[in-house]
Parts: sequence; C-alpha cells; structure tokens
Amino acid sequence: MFKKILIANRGEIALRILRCCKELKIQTLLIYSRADRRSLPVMLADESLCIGPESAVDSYLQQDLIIEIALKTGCDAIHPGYGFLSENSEFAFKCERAGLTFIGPSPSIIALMGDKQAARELVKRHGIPLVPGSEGVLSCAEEAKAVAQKIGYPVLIKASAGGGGKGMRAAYGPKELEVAYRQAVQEAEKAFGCGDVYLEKLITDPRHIEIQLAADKYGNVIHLGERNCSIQKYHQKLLEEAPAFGLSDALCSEMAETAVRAAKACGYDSVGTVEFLVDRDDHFYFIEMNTRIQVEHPVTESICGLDLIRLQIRSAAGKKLPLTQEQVLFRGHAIECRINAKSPGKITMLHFPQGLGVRIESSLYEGDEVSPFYDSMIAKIIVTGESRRQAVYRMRSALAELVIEGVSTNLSEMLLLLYRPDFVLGGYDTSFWEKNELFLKEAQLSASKGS
Ligand code: MV4
Repeated sequence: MFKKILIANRGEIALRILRCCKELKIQTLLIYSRADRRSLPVMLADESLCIGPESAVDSYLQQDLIIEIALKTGCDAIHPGYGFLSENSEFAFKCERAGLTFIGPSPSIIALMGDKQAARELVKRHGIPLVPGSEGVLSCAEEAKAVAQKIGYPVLIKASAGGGGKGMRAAYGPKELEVAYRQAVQEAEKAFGCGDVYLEKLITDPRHIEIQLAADKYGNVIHLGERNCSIQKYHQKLLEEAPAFGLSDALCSEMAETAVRAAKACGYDSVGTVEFLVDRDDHFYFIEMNTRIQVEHPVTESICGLDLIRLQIRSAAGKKLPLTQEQVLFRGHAIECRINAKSPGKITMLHFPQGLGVRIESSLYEGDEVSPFYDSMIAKIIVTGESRRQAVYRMRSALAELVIEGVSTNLSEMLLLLYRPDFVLGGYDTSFWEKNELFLKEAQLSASKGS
C-alpha cells in the first residue's frame, strides 16, 4: 500500500480523499492555491503546500511542479480527484515516468477513453450498442450530410476530445448541419486543440443513466449498479439518484452487464463509469466512459455500502478487488443534491442538516470564503432511505434545515424541485430542467422578494 499520497485537488473531494487516507493509514500531502490557503482540507492534511496563485492554470494544473513536489516530499502516489488533472492522460503518463502512481486507470486507458470516437469504435467491436452514427471521425461537411441522410435527422455533432456535453451541436436538416459541422470543428479546435468531430442520431429527451464500475489490475470487473443523472441544467448535474426509478430490473441488469463488458474490452483497472442514454422505447446506447471518480459517487456508496475512494486507491496499489459481483448487495434508495454558490463571498452563517440517512460532503465552514476561481459547487447533500419515497422526504427535510448565509445559492430551486410532480413520480428524463425551469425561476423570484 502507498505510504504517502499527494492530493492534487481542493474542496469537498480533497476532504473526502483525506478522510479515506486516514482510514487506510496513508500519509497525506495537499497542494493548494493561494485562494484556498484557509480551506478545511489544508488544515486537515498531514502536510500542505501552497503551489501558486488563485488561477487553476497556475496552481492545480501545474503538472510538472506537482510531480516535482511529490518526488521531493517522498509521496508514492498522486490522487487527482475529479476535474483538473483527473482525466489528463499526459499527466498520468508523466506520473508513471517519474515512478509515481497516478490513482486512476492506466494512462493508456485514460487516453483511449478520452478520445470519445476511439472509445465508440472499440466498444462497438465488442458488440456494445451505440447510438447510430458516423464510423470514425468526419472528414468534411459532405460526409456529415451523407451519414445524416442515411440515419435520418435530427443529428448531433460531438467533439472527439469533448465529453460531458462540451462542443455538441444539433442539426435538424442538411442546411443546418453544414453550419453546425463548421461551428463544431472550430469550437473543438479552440477548446481542445483537436477539431475531430463525429455524428450521432439525436435521441430526443433521453434518460441519462450511468453504471458505476470497480476493477483491479487482474482483470476483475464488477458493477455497483446504476445512477439516474437526468436532472441537469446546461450539462451541469443538479441531482442524482440510485437506483434509477422507473427502469425495469431487467433493463438495468442488461446495462450493468454491458458496462462490465465495455470495461473488460479496454482492460479497465480502476473505478470508473459508463454513461448510457435510454430512449423512450427503453433502448439503451453507450455514449462515453469516465475514467475518474465522479462527483455523484456517494449515492452508489450509500446503496451498496462500499467506499469507492478506498477501492480506487487499493486498486491503484495493485490490490485485488475485495469482493465478487455476487457479494455486492444493494439496499435502499439514495439521492444527492448539489448545492452551488451563485456568488462568491464569506460564509457568515452555516448549518448543515444531520440525522438518520443524511450525509454531507462539503469542506465549507462558518467564516470560510467561497472564491470565484473554481467550480461553484460548495456542498453535496446525500440522503438514504429504505424506499425512494422515504429518500425524497428525507431530502426535503434536509434541505429545509440547511442554512448557508453570506453567499446566494441554488438551495431554494433545489427544494422546489423536490416537489415537482415529474420528479416525485420518478420517471423524468433529461428535459426535466427545461420543462420545469420557468416554474422554478418564478418561485425563486418570489422567494427573493420575500413573499
Ligand atoms: C446525446 C443526447 C442525445 N442524443 N447524444 C450530454 C452530455 C454528454 N455526456 C452527452 N449528452 C447528450 N448526448 C445523443 N446522440 C443528449 C445529451 C444530453 C444530455 C445527456 C445527459 C444528461 C443531460 C443532457 C442534456 C442535454 C443533452
């Protein structure tokens, strides 16, 4: 096992990793930016080092500096958390060359899965269902039109180096497609330095279901069930739940088994997630694989009783998976709400909900500063109940109890969301936000007027 891990992240995930290392009796070194010098993870790590100014490019993304520090301070591994360097294969390769373990899958797997089109081609060869679309990268607008003609409109152009909705463009006819193609290529070049794009049939109002996987370096792969992540606002997830309500057990098992096959196809050797879209006829399609620990991992932990960060660290250290698929048992229902700050500022008052089935993942404390430099998520509220209904009730109570003063947040919208009929019924899809936005906005407005 590792002796000392360098944590190359901040906020709640840095804290989550720190706590796990403590349990595993692994020393921790946290690197941080100037903006985070008074943060909770900095205070709780065994050692902390300020590595640069506020901007992430000058701090959390300083690959060579981070590796140099890890070597100088006797670390044997680096945990990247999510975001920042977590899916950067170049960084993972650099760690490997420096003799450090990157806590995640092998660098070549990160590279392969980071190329979304290459990933599609690989899993297709293994018989995994894909959204109908182009084979390989598109070479010109004419080819895009030919493919679209064949599969039928509407279609969606996606960047090979994208993922998570970045650089996607829909087209409902050939004229629009020509424009969309050029814009997508340009955008992808600018954002990722690679203009490769591919095309898929646009699935209207899909459900976004992902399968959590855990694997080791000996070819063992297990799944830890699915999560429904369909409640998103402009590709930002707001609420996730497990299991996925309104999908049959048969469908979920088939998706889980398919995800395991996809992982085996690429020799996957860490925790990871396979994303699927599910259409109105309950057909499912692979869209991409995430090779990092995800923000929403606690909902899975809550229903299967496993520590995903622990599994990830152990696997990176070359330990075998500690359990078989048959030993994975699910119980209850879990929901996570993401609390985002809508403005930076100092936290003047803070009260987190507590009680049976309530878990908080946050590094926030009273007097803490929310800085404008990073992601706006400041807390995750995770509840678990015996049934979905109980989990929904628990989340309502938890959010009603939550007090965050000093910065404005999305708390009131989240609370209202939990009373929307289509959420309560549970069969919602990715159009949930658009369909409910007006209502949520109006209610927000009247709340801010104090009525
Ligand atoms: C799609 C799609 C419809 N058809 N692909 C957005 C995130 C990225 N991982 C994939 N995304 C989508 N891909 C096809 N062929 C619709 C989305 C999508 C979406 C997916 C999941 C959750 C919310 C979403 C909101 C809008 C679009």
